[in-house]
Amino acid sequence: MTQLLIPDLGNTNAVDVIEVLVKVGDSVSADQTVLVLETEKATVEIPAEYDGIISSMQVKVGDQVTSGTVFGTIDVQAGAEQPVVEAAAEKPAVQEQAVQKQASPQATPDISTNTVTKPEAAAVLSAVVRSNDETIPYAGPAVRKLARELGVELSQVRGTGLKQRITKEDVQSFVKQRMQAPSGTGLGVPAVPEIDFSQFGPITRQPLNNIKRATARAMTMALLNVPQVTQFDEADITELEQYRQRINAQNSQGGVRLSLLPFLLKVLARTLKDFPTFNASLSPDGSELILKQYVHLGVAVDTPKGLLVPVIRDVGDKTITEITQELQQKASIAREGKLTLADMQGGCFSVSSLGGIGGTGFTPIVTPPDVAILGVSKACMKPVWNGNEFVPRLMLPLSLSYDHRVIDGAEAARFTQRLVVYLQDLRDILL
Ligand code: CAO
Repeated sequence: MTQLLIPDLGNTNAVDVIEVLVKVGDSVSADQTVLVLETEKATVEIPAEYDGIISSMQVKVGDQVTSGTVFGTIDVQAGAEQPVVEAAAEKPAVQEQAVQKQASPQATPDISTNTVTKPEAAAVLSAVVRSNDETIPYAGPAVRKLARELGVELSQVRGTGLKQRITKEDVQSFVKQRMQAPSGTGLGVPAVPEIDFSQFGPITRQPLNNIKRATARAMTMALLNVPQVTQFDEADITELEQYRQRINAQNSQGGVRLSLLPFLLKVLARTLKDFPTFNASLSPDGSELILKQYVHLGVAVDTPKGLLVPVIRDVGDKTITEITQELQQKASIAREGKLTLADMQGGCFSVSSLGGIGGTGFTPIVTPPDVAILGVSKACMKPVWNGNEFVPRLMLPLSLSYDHRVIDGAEAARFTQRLVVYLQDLRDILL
């Protein structure tokens, strides 16, 4: 059994043991760090010096040691009786390297003096000396090893140990925090700072209902995941509006009253057939497009409790009157808060129409799994140049937001242009 001694630490007073890295029965190699000491200026790792099995440890974290303190015993492996430091002492290049690891002259511990005896050489050659400079993370070898294994940059970890030393728990909770942070960007989303508004004047608090909360989640998810662009266009609906007015006049004695929106839905269904990539979803891994053979359209409905989006199925197969009736029925069920989940599932593409309210344009948000959404603002009379003169035309503002991972700008412009053509002359969708 051989004693394990603290090597000469130079002129240093008693120093703290801050890590004990082995226990009785552990098999160690000569260059393996078994203790970590902390001087005022540096952290010093003490190697075993022999290959063998630890038979006792006589110090614990918090104890103080000085040069020559016996800190344990080792059953030296047969043939390894000579401390390995003897061989190491003959390697001045290594000595230089160890000293270079010190960050500043102030941080240089006395163990690097020129009068290097064998035990001193052990400290210089085998100890990894680190400055206590604030810019260098302050952690023991076990913690550094753990950080390396987990790919953690120690300079980003806040140490909670003695003198801000980074502990294993600090590394683990750093990893836990990162895992819990929102993914996608890899940077996480900075939190909105909490402000006490009452310091500026009186306030009241109004809890958000479930619909508003669900909308908030869906919109945040959409904006964080989808790179979105909005394409604007205008359709001349002068003739369409005249037609609608005529039908409504005919139906005034009890028939179905048509709004503009069902015409738009019908035209949109046809345009989606023409441009199948708009009637699609991106697979979760982003490797393929899932094209839908059906056209089910979601229609955003403004309800007293918030935004709801019932779905009208197989729009292309329905007449304008059927679409009108279904839209009116679903919008009224939505406002009564009686929509079922099935009423809101299966949509391929949504329309958000604010035309009945007002506004000249807006940018609707594409919510995955959809790859586009159409916004409709209020049609208004505008002077339009017909090649000879300005003529008054009823122009409908359209805004198509699309997922730029799936749809290119040129396709989006062609899509809205096709909508414009169909809206200008409904007969084209019969072809
Ligand atoms: N331009 C001009 N007039 C329009 C128009 C437009 N783009 N869209 C509708 N109108 C007209 C209608 O034709 C109707 O006119 P008449 O009274 O002459 O028939 C009138 O405005 C009222 O229409 P409406 O809004 O009641 O009905 P609609 O079929 O157009 O829309 C619905 C139904 C459910 C979509 C609508 O009531 C609604 O809730 N809109 C809000 C949607 C919303 O909140 N979107 C935002 C989502 S993101 O937060």
